[in-house]
Amino acid sequence: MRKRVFSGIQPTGCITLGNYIGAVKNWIELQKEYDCIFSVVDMHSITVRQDPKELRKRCMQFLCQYIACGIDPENSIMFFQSHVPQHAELSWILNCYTYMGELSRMTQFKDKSQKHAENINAGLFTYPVLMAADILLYKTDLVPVGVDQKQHLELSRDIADRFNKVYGDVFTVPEAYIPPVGARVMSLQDPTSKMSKSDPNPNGYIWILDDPDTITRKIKRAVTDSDGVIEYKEGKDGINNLLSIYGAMTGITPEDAAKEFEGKGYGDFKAGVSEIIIETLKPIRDKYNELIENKDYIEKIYKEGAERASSIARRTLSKVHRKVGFVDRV
Ligand code: AQP
Repeated sequence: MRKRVFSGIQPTGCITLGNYIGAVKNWIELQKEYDCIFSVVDMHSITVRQDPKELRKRCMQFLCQYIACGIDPENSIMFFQSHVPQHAELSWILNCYTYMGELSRMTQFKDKSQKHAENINAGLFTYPVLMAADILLYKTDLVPVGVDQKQHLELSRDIADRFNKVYGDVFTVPEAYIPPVGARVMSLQDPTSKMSKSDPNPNGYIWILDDPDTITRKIKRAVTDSDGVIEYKEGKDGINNLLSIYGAMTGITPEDAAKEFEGKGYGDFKAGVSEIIIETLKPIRDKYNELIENKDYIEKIYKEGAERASSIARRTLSKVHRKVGFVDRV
């Protein structure tokens, strides 16, 4: 039996270069060796207020972006999280096996509470429990994520372990897959904070659907430093970020990327970085433009995806129900 991968992205904007390098690019590779399940995690996205019309549109766009990036709908399961009710059901049960203290330590909760001080809702607080349910429902072996999700994944492991200790071997304890280069792509405008799709400043991120002129302009404006030397070194956050992006896109280390540009000026370096991004993203944009017109095809994928995901999720959930003592449905 092949091992299983699960991962997802919240449709809170458009997929950024950070999401692509940290997560999606690795999904494509892992498809060759694993049974993969990729969700558009719409239930996570409403922990922050969303415009309903926009959210619906974005969910469809996300699915098209997954396929355009190279997720193979013939082999991998793709679905909208809200279409598989077992995620919410398991999440409730797991809430009863998660401690307030654990959730209070989550850095994403602290960051997002600061950013959305007017709406610190319970969903924002229990977000990692829903994430644990997403993963554990499918007996997931490996979860490809960026480094920002590492803490949540460790909590999923702790919850699985805790449950297994009480009830026997119910959940597979998942491992994180964090890419060696580009696990934390930084904002182009503030290279000390991570690139985020909901950043109010669009110059901070590159969307995978940005056109070549926009990409060139954003990279040209990327914050660097004034010493004019291209090297991968502590304190050179802006240059380090561009070297990591270049390295992740070409499959080399940031140090080797720096060697490629030795003796060059920042202008040439930025042109090289833009070029590789444009080259990588062009086929994705072309494919996306085709897919977004093909509503029937996309509907078929998410409908079948939810059915396939549900059939796995139902089995895990009914085992959990039996273990905790719920009466069998007749
Ligand atoms: N900057 C990043 N570098 C590398 N990986 C990243 N990921 C996110 N940002 C970076 C990875 O992308 C996947 C999907 O993330 P998510 O949508 O579930 O939530 P997030 O981590 O909160 O991503 P964003 O883009 O920052 O969204 P918003 O702005 O809505 O909060 C995850 O695997 C994540 O690690």
